[in-house]
Amino acid sequence: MRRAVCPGSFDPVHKGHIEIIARASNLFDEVIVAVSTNYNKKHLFSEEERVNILAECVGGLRGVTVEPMGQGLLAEFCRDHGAESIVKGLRSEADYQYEVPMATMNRHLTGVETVFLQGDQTYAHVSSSLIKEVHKLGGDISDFVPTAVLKRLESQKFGS
Ligand code: COD
Repeated sequence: MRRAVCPGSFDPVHKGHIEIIARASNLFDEVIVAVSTNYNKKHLFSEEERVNILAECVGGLRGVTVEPMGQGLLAEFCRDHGAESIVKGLRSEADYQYEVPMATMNRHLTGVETVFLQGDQTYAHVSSSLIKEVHKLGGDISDFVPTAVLKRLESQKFGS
């Protein structure tokens, strides 16, 4: 049984994330999507909302479950959940430079390995922060987020 964790803050989840989670589910028997929360940061969506949105978007994929991770160490979350690997998506050289020290630290902490998947070029320019900014300023982000996110963003805009 090979189990991996796909971690992120997913605030909000976008199609670049979903593509990586779907590919991870083809490589591993079980994939836990771990929703991280930084309590010093103001997230657009609560942890519960992010977990629910992700469950709606990827819960139907074979072997994929979604769990809140809170603010603890990712390496410890993996150890506690019996996951031997972390799967991360890479968009660019900058992502690689940012991710490698974390991968090395996580391996040092508990021995968990990080597997990098090259993200689909269609979403190479997409990030949660850009999605939020473009949407807030009235731009169309419908090509990059699932309907579940679009609906919630629209209802936030109209305060319902
Ligand atoms: N295409 C492909 N992959 C993408 C794309 C895209 N367009 N956008 C994002 N991704 C990948 C990112 O590379 C990342 O791997 C993942 O998707 C999640 O992205 P985000 O933006 O939702 O998540 P982050 O960067 O906010 O999450 C960071 C973590 C939660 C993974 C990190 O902060 C963490 O490990 N926190 C736990 C605390 C900890 O253990 N700290 C010590 C680390 S050594």
